Amino acid sequence: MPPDTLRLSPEALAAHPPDAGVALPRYDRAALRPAIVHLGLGAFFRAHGALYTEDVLNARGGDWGIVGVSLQRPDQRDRLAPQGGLYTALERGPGGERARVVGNLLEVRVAPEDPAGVVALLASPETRIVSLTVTEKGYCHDPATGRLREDPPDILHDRRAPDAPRTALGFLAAALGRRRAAGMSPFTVLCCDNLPHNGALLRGLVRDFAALFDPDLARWIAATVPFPSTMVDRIVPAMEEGDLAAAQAATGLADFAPVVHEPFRQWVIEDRFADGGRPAWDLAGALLTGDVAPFEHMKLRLLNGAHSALAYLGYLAGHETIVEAVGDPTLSSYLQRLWAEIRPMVPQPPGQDLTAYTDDLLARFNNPAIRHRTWQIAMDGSQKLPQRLLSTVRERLAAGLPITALALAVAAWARYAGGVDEAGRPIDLRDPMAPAFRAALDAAGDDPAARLSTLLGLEPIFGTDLPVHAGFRAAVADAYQRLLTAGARAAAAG
Ligand code: CS2
Repeated sequence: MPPDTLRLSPEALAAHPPDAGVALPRYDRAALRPAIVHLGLGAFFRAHGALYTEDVLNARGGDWGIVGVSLQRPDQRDRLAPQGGLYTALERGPGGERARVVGNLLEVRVAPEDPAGVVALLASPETRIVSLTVTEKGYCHDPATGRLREDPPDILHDRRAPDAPRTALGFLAAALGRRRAAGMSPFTVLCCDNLPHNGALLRGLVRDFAALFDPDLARWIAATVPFPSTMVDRIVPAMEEGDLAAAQAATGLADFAPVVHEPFRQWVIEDRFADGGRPAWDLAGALLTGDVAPFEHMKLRLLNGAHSALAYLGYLAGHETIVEAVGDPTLSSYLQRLWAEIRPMVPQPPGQDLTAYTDDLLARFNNPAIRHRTWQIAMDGSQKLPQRLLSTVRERLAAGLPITALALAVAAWARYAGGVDEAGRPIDLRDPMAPAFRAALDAAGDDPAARLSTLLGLEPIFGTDLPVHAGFRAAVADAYQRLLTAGARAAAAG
């Protein structure tokens, strides 16, 4: 980047407006209030919920500003603060790129620097919605059962120091406790992570966490705080170095925090908000409904289930991205067999056709302008497998149906969790349960059957039923054997 390039900021934008092809905020930024606080500000929310909000502001103005909170690292704040919260969103489709500058982010806070300040922000009467994308592992729950885990160090910390928490659950409980003590109404808690029945799940977790130190608060939370469920969808790869140059080429201003996303987006939201307060997201195409479950089933199982399967098999087969993986004819025909196993177990949501849905998914995965890395999706498999693949596995087993393609996805996860790729190179395995995988594998020794068996015995992932299900074990063992002897591509050939 040339040293004299101006950095994106409200002043720079006013002085050097980009050409007409770049959409800019059309509303009065000064009228925005900190009405939404988003926990876990990352690329996904900035390319999804924040853009729906931006569209509503552009359509009719209003005061729905967003304050982002990073629960761990300062990097988002460090990139966005010098830009006055402005950032470029680059929509990339097969037909080219479209840029827009997004204006509704008021501020980014870094929770570890001032946890009490974040609790005060959430407890402020101006905060009406607290939304979250903290990833699956951020909920401190047991993925197989959805129950709160009371032993993670951060949960133990938050029980001891409830006024200076570290976890999302700790922040929510502390702030709701403040509001209750002050006789205020609660805010709405809007979970935007890819978890089953995400609103109800989070409600149970916040309630059970609060019950550890304040049973009255737990009861109040369960009785009065709205936790609508949502289904969120947009493919948003992690930022790459070249995206900075692309954002600058689009706007003429240097941006250190652009987001890249596909054209498609979907947001289905249970319409249950404290005092009815929410932006008119429906104006931007969100579906506000009474029942999110059918949409969530469809998306978690058909999109995310396929993503995880392609991530493990694709990575093992040497594919760096999803578009490369689906460009491999062996993997794309496997994908069709996988979807054929999943589709019959998914009730059709109103207005959706599941075959058309998977056809559209294939086109989305095939978007050559989106470099979505298999390694990125492979992360945190222990937290993803239950809702993406194992619920369908259970239903098919109960119905006496074969699970050949699903079992290969589970086997590929196990092969990947072994930590070494097909060329013998170490895999950079990122998973909160990685230490448990290592301990189990070390104890199992070199025998492949024992190694697989120990992984399939992990109850936080497989529950208590699948580890003792002979049909499940046999199907996965067969697929695992094929992976070991023939490799991922040949195994996917079926
Ligand atoms: C992906 C999701 O990283 C992953 O695990 O499967 O982030 C996926 O891209 C989104 O859910 C799409 O909406």
